[in-house]
Amino acid sequence: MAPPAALVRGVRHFWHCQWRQLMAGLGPADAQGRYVRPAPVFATLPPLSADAGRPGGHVLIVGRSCPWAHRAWITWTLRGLQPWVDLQLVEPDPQAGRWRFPQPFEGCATLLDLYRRSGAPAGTRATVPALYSPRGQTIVLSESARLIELLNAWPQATGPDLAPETHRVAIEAWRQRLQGEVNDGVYRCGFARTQAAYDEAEAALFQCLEDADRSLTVAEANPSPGPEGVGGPWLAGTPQPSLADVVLFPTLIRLEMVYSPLFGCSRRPLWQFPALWRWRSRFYGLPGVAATCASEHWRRDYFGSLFPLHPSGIVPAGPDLSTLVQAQPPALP
Ligand SMILES: N[C@@H](CCC(=O)N[C@@H](CS)C(=O)NCC(=O)O)C(=O)O
Repeated sequence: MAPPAALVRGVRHFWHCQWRQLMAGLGPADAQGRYVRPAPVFATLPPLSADAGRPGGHVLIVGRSCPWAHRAWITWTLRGLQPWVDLQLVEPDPQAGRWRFPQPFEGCATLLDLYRRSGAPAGTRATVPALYSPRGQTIVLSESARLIELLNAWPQATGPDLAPETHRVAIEAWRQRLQGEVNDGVYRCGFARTQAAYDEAEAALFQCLEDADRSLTVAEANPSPGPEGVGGPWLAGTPQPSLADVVLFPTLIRLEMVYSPLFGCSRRPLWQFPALWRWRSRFYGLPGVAATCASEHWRRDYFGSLFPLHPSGIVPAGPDLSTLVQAQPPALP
């Protein structure tokens, strides 16, 4: 027998209030219900210490599922920083809702311990990515937008410059836009508290993807050859990938896997943006990038950890990553 309507109404109201409380645990919202990303600590670009040229003088701490960490991991990979900056993975602890080290790191079991030991104020969220200095025994930087600039500028880097002066303005313009409308945009959709907040974020997200697709279509028609005559055309019109491509990739590679089913970013699947689809496949094929993509972890961590969005914790089956990075999108019907 169906439960009485008054009971259903009461339970719905109760659950909605609980949901709003739980959502506050994911992040703050403004008065209109728009998700507002908390301000990071250790956010100022530091001068590089002499340890930059010492093998293992710094440690880059990343979690596999985090797109902000992914951009730093990719920059580290493409710039060839393995000899100078060690990589340390953390894993989520869904029960505690924080990152933990697989083995104690610098005497710390969790990332929060390391943040506290580095002098982070009480109540700080311990986020990845973070750059740690073992000699200084402190976190040097934990804001990914600055971190990728620092890694790109690393004096010993051997890979191609991801922010060439010739394209600085275009790269900056794309980065600025992508940060709000796409990288944070998917979270603004998923963590919205009201329909209006979701509608606003979703419209901005797909408008930006349309613009990126158009821009790439033009760039593909007028490719500027790189030094070896290969690569490109990339998002900011560069012959080699730039930081604009680096920041777009972690969000787009998670689109069908996570953001579409969990955050409601499903207006148009990526195969309906043919130039973006080709771009994603090209970027995935860059040396070392595939090794930074762990789709099983993405799905398990997002669906398993974001309780307010997915209380059952059931991890749904998803597409195989290899089908999303094939060179051509499926033929349009
Ligand atoms: N501003 C940071 C945000 C990074 C961030 O939000 N990381 C998430 C994972 S995707 C995190 O570590 N969250 C842990 C927490 O909020 O407690 C950046 O861009 O570096």
